Amino acid sequence: MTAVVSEAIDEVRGVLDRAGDSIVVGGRPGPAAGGDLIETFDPATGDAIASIAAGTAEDVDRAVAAATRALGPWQELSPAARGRFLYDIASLIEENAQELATLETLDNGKPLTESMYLDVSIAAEVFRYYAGWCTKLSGQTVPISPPVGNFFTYTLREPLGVVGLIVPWNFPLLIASWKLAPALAAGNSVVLKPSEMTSLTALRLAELANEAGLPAGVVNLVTGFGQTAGQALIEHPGVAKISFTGSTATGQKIVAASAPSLKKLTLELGGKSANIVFPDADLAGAAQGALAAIFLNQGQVCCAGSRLFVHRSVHDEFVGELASAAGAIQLGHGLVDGTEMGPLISGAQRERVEGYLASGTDEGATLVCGGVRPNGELTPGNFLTPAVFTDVRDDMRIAREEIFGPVLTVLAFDDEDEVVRRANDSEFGLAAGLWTSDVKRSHRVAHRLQAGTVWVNQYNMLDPAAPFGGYKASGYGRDLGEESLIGFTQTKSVWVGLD
Ligand code: TXE
Repeated sequence: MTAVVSEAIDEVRGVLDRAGDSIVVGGRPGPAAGGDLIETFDPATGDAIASIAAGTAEDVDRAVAAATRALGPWQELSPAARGRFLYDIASLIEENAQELATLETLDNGKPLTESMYLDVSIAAEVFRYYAGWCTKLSGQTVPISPPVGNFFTYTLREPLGVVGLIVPWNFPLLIASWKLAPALAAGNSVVLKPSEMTSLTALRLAELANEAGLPAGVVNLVTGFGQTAGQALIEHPGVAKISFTGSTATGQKIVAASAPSLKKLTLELGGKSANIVFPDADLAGAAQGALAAIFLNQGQVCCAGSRLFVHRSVHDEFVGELASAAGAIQLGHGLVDGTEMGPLISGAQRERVEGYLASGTDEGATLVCGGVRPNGELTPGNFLTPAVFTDVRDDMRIAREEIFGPVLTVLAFDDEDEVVRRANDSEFGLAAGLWTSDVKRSHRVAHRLQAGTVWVNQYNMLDPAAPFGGYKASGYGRDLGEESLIGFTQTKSVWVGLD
């Protein structure tokens, strides 16, 4: 282990040492009911860095009870007072940015600059954005037309109650914030269940919420496996809503488990997003954008631009540039200066991606670069060099299934109608990108693409105010923006007889 990594571990030692007490219920951290632990690893070295509590159904039950008790104190606060708590969480995230970013990089593997300037800084902005909403969430007066009588009718936006937030390992702090901030702004109390592979920043976030002085039990944390802690949360009758980001398969389980108690759901699932380069685009900019679109976070991004459609007239030149730029990406430990790409989250995830690399070659695609495990000091980590496939057909598995790794599939196209049809020919519809200098084409194609977000001449842009979520099998409901806030409320119509 390099000196820089061991120094970083020393800096966050306090959090690593208390990770076994990661069940935070009613403001108090403690171990799991069964006392079991889950080891968590630095994916760049394979070294165990901490052990978190393996929460059980009993822990979930205690957390839901604490969250239920906290609803009164939380909802009695004025909207302005609730908003001040959210502003304070945003400030505390910023004050602890270095620690949070280091934890995220150690736990997930992503480069520290990404942890710092993407995950941590946007997480703070998300809390600030929803802090402002607390005083702006309002109902309407309704102009009704009754056959008899005279009424004043209005709507109230009420919180749902206790909500369960289940988040994945690719953006652990960021996605937790996407869900936690609007849930709290709308007046709900929460039970947060992070991924068993990356729970450290969620623990810190729960601590910061308590430090901000939120009433005990408004934010509860149950770490643990999906099949135990997660399953208990989705089946719990005291939970009004589940907001989930993760795999489509787990999303389907959540839909089934929600049926008996008719929980409300927001699901942000997988993707196979099309990124289209028209021949009139700024090709150098498009090449940079296409690389960032797929290789950010080692390709483990739900909206990754994994299907790159390039116009045939510029295809060969474009692919040449992509391959040489991909080959130059600096792999390394995320804490080491100069690292541009870290390891995959786990050995199992790397093997899954390697399975797709093999299937691409077997089905006749050409691997232009990458897709190998680097040698030397990176050998113990879950590294994989960035891969680019050409000669890809739309029916190949690498063009249809979510790979969730650093693998770009490039497909050639000839005209606009054809590429829109092929881009939409996917079970998913999370995001899409297009690169063109023709303003009419940009709007025309953006309107025709079946995706929850379309980026023009850029990719992966996010803002707390812009809703994010999927069409088709990419899920339903939205994170971020006003829509997420509304999704954490229910509407009541109140009729007041005036006669
Ligand atoms: O996801 P899971 P995994 C995709 C990606 C990846 C694949 C598998 O393709 O390769 O999913 O990743 C919790 N009840 N995405 O297995 O299982 C789990 O503990 C309740 C895309 O890690 O969906 C974790 O907290 N909860 C995705 C969360 O669900 C359960 C991001 C996500 O894990 C549960 C991650 C259950 N029965 C993976 N089973 C994206 N859209 O960004 C698991 N969980």
